[in-house]
Amino acid sequence: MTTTLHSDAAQAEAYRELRRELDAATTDARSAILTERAKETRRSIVRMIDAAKQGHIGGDLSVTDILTTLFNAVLRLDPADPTWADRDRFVLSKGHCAAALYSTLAHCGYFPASELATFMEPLSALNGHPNRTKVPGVETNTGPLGHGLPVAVGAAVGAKLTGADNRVFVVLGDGEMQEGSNWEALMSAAHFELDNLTVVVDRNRLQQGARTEETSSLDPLDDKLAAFGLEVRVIDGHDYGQLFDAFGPSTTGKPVGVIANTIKGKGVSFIEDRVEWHHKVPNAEQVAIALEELA
Ligand SMILES: Cc1ncc(C[n+]2csc(CCOP(=O)(O)OP(=O)(O)O)c2C)c(N)n1
Repeated sequence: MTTTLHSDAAQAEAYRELRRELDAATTDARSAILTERAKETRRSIVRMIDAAKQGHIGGDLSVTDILTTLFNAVLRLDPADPTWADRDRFVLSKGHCAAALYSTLAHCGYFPASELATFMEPLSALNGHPNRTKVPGVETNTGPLGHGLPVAVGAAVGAKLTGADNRVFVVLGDGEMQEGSNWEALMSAAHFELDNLTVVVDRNRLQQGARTEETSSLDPLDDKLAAFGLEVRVIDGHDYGQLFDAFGPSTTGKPVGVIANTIKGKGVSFIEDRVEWHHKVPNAEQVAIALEELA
């Protein structure tokens, strides 16, 4: 285990090649490649949580296709140079899903995939929530819900002030949208006309312990985001074609709000849409079944 992580040169080069292939691919070919990348990421998530005996497996598996599409086909980035000034900024506001982010970053070459096995061990850089000083590719610390979007708004304002053309993406949980700080941040995003900001809600309709609509209803979320001044796109958050299109630039000069309808636990039959799997840990037999389903 290393407490300071550095990019994996071979993996970063493989990523560059894959990126060239994806950039030139047809929609179908791109979807086929992303399907394989996402399966690899989901398998890593299951192994990490099995080894650590902790983690947030349901939300990790729901957000995987969003992260896979962003990091492999959308974001302007260089895993060998994580602080490259012209990079797009990405914030995982639902920071409890760190395993999904770490797995995505490692497969892009931000750090060696072998480090994933240290998830949540004492002294590991890979804490239960992402830390920007420890993990290359993490832009800001997250974990307390409702903090990532305000930070992302600040980054988007900063880009506007300096005239930089990079974009800022932030992913939130739908339960997380119950935090008032997010709505203040959305008002600022509209006020400052942040067309460089894309706010993605992982709309899996479950939160910790209950369905989101039973806890504090969010519907109609599309109308609410539109009323707060966003250009709203509602998509299937497991469809790579729809994800790719939804992550395209603003067409109205407004910040973009993507409601990505997803299934919590996506890809593993006995976890899908089951509230108890917010942070339950699979036993050995369940791990074997999960890895088989994700093969
Ligand atoms: C401010 C704050 N309150 C409570 C928690 C504990 N917590 C972690 S995850 C979670 C539920 C989040 O639900 P959602 O945003 O829908 O995430 P997902 O279902 O995608 O995992 C809660 C309450 C927290 N991390 N931060």
